[in-house]
Amino acid sequence: MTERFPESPQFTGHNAPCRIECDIRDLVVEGTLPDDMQGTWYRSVPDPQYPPMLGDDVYLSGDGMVSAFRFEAGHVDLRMRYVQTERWLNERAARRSLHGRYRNPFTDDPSVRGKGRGVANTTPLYHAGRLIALKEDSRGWELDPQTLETLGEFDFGGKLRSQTMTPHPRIDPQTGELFFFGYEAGGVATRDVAYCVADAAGELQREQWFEAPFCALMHDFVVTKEHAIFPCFPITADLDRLRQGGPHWVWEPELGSRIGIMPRHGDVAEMRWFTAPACSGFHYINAFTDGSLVHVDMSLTDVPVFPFIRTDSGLRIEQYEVHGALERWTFDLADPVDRIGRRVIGPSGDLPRLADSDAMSDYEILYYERYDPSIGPPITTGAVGPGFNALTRLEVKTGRMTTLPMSPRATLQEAVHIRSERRGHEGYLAFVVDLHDEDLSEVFIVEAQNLSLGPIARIKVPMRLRSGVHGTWVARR
Ligand code: V55
Ligand code: FE
Repeated sequence: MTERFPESPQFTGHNAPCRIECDIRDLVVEGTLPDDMQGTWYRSVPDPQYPPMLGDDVYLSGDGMVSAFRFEAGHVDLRMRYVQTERWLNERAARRSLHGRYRNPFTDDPSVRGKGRGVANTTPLYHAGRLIALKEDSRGWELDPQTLETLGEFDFGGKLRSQTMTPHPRIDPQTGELFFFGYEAGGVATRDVAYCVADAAGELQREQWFEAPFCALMHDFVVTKEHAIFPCFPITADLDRLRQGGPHWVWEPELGSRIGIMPRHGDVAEMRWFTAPACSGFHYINAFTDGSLVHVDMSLTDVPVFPFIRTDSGLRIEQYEVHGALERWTFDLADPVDRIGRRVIGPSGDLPRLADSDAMSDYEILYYERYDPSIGPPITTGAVGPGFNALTRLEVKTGRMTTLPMSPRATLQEAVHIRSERRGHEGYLAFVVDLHDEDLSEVFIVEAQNLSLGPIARIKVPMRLRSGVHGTWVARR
């Protein structure tokens, strides 16, 4: 390869492509790993195989790399493998990038017209013994949970009709059912949404299609014991714009926001679309139903958090000018008038996680990441710009907050929650720390109820790990 990666923020510094597939047995551990921490932590990481065909590209286009930290009897092993998607294989054979703009197939090299362009770079889903790497513009790719070998595109044994699958499926911790959806389910820029339920054995039980109010970036959704809640914030796609080589997403605040709520085992015809002012949200935190009330917690900003979407929309707003908060929206299904109760539950931040067992019910504690300028100046890493520098534990009902700040030259990635076998123990959080001066990475393990005490164990990684998106903990059984 003679062509170089661009000198842009998405490809330099901590964002420089890593491209390393590896097996490291016994990473160096400082401190002691809890003996009830046994299992595998999978992370999905965008990591471009080749320099972008059109000179530059966004972070979200990077080829999916899955890293697996395997914890066993106080030891940690690391394995990293690319997801061998159709796109990855085609580019590998050509020894160059063949795909153009982010989610615009009309800008691709003619040799890959009509071929799969998904990169499987967002979430490693583990359900019914299967590991599936997800990206919302396409179907998932199944991997061997042990070897990370790519087994093929995943379509529930030929049953799934949707062409896409969200990277935020929701698992009911009691029933083991998997709830998910796909947007642009019938093709690029369509309003088709497929709402699907699989049983605990991973069998697709139901797939229903409906039309969203507009073709929106529906990154996430959320499910309660009774309802499924779909977001429609006004970041929209348009087929003509794509045909002309334009951006996939544009911010259209004049459309306002719509939130769809339906019974989770009901018919999509029962969907009620609530109307709200324009805002941008990527991640729902959790939701629960209480009688006729549906409470939905989410991370919101006033304009899209991704700089490339603002630029493509002609919006001149710097990252520090984007404002947001964690909010609880309450919908009353018994009220024929759309009234949404809104309450701020925490300061702006993202990548919210909670104990898997707390999903879908009234809960107490969430963990998330913030950028706090009092800790240090912004450091570019990952998809958005400034990396997070503070891990936060928030007691949702009281607003009580504890924070673990990083050192001024470090940022942190998404924390995953690991449950403890000990009675009354809140469990652990694991997250990658980016060490910008050393050009290396570490993993911190903290006790969830004592996170401000700092790491009880630090796992040394002998290279820089590119910023991941989401991760999943799979306890050893
Ligand atoms: C997001 C992430 C994506 C994507 C679209 O976090 C939205 C939001 C990692 O890829 O393609
Ligand atoms: Fe996400």
